[in-house]
Amino acid sequence: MAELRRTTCNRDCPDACSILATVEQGRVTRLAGDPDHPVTQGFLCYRTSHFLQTQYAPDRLRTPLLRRGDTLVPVSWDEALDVAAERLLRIRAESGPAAIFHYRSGGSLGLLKLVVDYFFELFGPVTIKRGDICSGAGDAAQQLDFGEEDSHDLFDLEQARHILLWGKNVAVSGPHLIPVLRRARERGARLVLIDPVHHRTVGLCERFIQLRPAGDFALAMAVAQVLFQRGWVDPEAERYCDHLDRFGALCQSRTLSDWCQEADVTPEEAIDLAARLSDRPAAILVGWGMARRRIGGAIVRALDALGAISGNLGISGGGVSYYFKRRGAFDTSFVRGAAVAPRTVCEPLLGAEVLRMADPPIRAIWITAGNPVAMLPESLTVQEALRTREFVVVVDSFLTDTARLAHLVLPTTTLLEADDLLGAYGHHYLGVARPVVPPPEGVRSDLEIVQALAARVGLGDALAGDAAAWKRRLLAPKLGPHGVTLEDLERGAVRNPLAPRILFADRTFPTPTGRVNLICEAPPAGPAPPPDYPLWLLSLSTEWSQASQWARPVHGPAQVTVHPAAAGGLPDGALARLESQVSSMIVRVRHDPRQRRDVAIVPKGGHLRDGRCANALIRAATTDLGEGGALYDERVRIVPLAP
Ligand SMILES: Nc1nc2c(c(=O)[nH]1)N[C@H]1C(S)=C(S)[C@@H](COP(=O)(O)OP(=O)(O)OC[C@H]3O[C@@H](n4cnc5c(=O)[nH]c(N)nc54)[C@H](O)[C@@H]3O)O[C@H]1N2
Ligand SMILES: Nc1nc2c(c(=O)[nH]1)N[C@H]1C(S)=C(S)[C@@H](COP(=O)(O)OP(=O)(O)OC[C@H]3O[C@@H](n4cnc5c(=O)[nH]c(N)nc54)[C@H](O)[C@@H]3O)O[C@H]1N2
Ligand SMILES: [Mo]
Repeated sequence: MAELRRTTCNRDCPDACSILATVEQGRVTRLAGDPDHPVTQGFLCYRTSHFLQTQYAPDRLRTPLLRRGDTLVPVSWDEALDVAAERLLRIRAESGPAAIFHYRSGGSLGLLKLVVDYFFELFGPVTIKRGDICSGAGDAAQQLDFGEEDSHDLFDLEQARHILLWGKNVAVSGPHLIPVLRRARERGARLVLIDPVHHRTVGLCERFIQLRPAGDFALAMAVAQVLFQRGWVDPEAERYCDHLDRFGALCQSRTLSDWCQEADVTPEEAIDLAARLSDRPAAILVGWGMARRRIGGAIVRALDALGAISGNLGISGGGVSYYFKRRGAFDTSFVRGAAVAPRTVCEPLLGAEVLRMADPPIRAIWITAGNPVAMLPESLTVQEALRTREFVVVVDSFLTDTARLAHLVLPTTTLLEADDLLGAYGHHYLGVARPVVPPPEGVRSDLEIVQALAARVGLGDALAGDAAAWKRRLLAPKLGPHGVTLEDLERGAVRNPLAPRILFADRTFPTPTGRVNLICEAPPAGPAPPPDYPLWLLSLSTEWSQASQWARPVHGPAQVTVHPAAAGGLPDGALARLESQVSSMIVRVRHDPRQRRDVAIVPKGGHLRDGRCANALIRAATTDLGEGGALYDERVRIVPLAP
């Protein structure tokens, strides 16, 4: 008999959907979106609605694998965990805990992954990562400007007269925003997209401003200049913004046409954006991706300033929304992180830093929910860093590019087997993940794995407790006083009672002065681009994968999408070599006359072993703020294959 079971998607995605799984004779046969969830609204994205192919993939790992020479051989859990405990204890005794590096990424956003961090903090504290490959620059920018990073309630968008989608591909990366945007539009909101790439989200908007990559700072300055010159700056702005005069001087330090030329937009486009912002309320929705470049922090700060001086902060239908505080409802204070870690590895520079670190060198790396070889820049350096360590453990469900380099691979649960708590970074609803089916024989959750390891190293008691007990521990301190229990979350999504509907409604900000910290300096000019590499490499989310987790098999070379005039004379469909100054890969050229002539678009998440990995071509570099990854600044060229 078929049974419907509900869980919450744990993928690194703003939507954190409520999933209804049909289970027949112990097997999941169908996945659908929960119609009762206010954001999921009964539908799932492509990649999660096709997840059963991954769940039941023949290459899913079902037993621990231990390296013997060049091969990974199946071993029992007891042997695997004994080896792990013995090696970690020995390295700690010989070199101290700083010689062990725990790297955790976004394979699952479940809050219980913190228990893995907790284990390594008690065992060490060990070396951990700092910075953030995903949103480091934007997070730091908003913290600096507003003193806090969160967003208006998602449904407050319906009150907006204008919505500026600034570098955001909702059709691919967070499709559950689409119904909200449609409703806002029906209520009269007017939408504009500001993005160098022509993509499906263009279809939702009445206007598309296809600026130069990284031209956003200049465009924001042009818009701010218009606001000042036309008297459209909020008369109250002086009261709640610091150094408004210096910001005014900055945006007026060049002519409108100079700023617009730098951004490759027309002055009319800048004036139009200024007019929209002054026709309050106008909401700016900032994409997570657009700040992944050298000046990403300055760009987000410039957008924060636009929202502030135009009077759109603290009002319904306004705001500069980037990230929703997905952990805000939970007590995560039991993990102290960088405050106690002996040292940290900058995430975007992981390969080089691991290779360089001394006193002690990094001898062991434990990788939780990450595929750094495919997903961090300079894949070949990351690969080298892992290959040269003494002991690498990867906990994953598949033999990824990263797992292939491990000494020990431990098979773990998927999103349909997860037992966890979820917040979302695209709305304020909280959810629980409950296993809709048990994991296959031989597969263990991250929690079970660290608990078994803890028992072997004398930390069994500290790590004790089943998933439900850890959930309660995370929930009780902040949600308890609001009467929200685990059982409530199990019945259906609950809006985080701590999240305000309108952020900064009293126009006071948790900055040192209580006011918005407006940016007052332009970012320094970067190095001149290499003249022979005319295209910006944009490796962007695709519908068919979650980062390196593909929902359908991919074959052959990666596709590069370019304007026909940027294809180096090659016809549509031709094979070519895509080259950066560090490496190259074979690609299939796709012409798209809607694109700019200076961009080359490839999918994010290609595997290195298939020769589809954009990160092999991208140099590791950090952003101006927050130690994010400047992933989208690499320049490339397309060259014909040698005959
Ligand atoms: N299907 C799918 N969905 C995903 C993911 C996935 O891999 N696949 N990944 C998830 C993750 S980890 C995240 S962080 C989010 C990311 O969510 P988004 O940030 O919305 O991600 P993208 O779809 O990559 O969109 C980034 C946008 O920034 C634009 N952009 C690039 N450079 C610039 C620039 O200089 N200026 C401007 N204005 N725009 C620029 C790109 O053209 C693109 O449209 O999505 C999540 N959702
Ligand atoms: N060139 C380029 N690089 C990028 C980006 C880009 O746009 N362009 N985007 C960046 C962004 S936004 C992000 S967030 C990162 C993402 O980088 P990662 O977080 O490393 O990406 P994933 O491919 O999702 O890898 C996570 C791994 O976790 C595994 N996993 C899933 N669930 C679990 C679990 O419960 N436990 C464990 N132990 N493992 C699990 C999956 O099988 C997968 O192999 O990549 C960044 N890299
Ligand atoms: Mo991300």
